[in-house]
Amino acid sequence: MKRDVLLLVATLIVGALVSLSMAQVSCPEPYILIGNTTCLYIPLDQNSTWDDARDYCITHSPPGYTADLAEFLECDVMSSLWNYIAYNLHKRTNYWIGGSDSAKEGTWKWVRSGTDVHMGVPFWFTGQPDGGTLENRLTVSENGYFGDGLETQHYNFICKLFDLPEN
Ligand SMILES: [Ca+2]
Repeated sequence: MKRDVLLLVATLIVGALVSLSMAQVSCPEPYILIGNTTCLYIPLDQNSTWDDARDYCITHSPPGYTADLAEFLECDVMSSLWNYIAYNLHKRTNYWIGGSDSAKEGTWKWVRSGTDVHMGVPFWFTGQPDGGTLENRLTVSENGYFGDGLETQHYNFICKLFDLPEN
């Protein structure tokens, strides 16, 4: 019996340690945790060109953090984001994020990290990008998928924290 109790205690301790090591990232205000790993902020009172949106994210970085327009490398984070937009914000519209093909038409890069934007399904909506040299900035569009946009359009936008250990 005593051995069983010890075993139970040991199991509980291991379980507690495992859940500690899997503790979720915590995001500073006004950022919220999306997809367990990513801190995002969608200032719905702001409606900007792509450049102004980027400036806003950077200049409004919480103290001690680095923010910029959001980048998405994982489709599960994208789907968590879209659930949040559709069911919490109730605002299905176009949101600027931090991708561009302005340096070379058709070659989409994340502007902060310089890495490639994943192309095709499941990130992009069918037929996107379709704006050629006119549309060189990336959106999460009103259907929840990537689309290219005209940078002078005024859209809402999504900021992300870039200096979390998981990013
Ligand atoms: Ca383009």
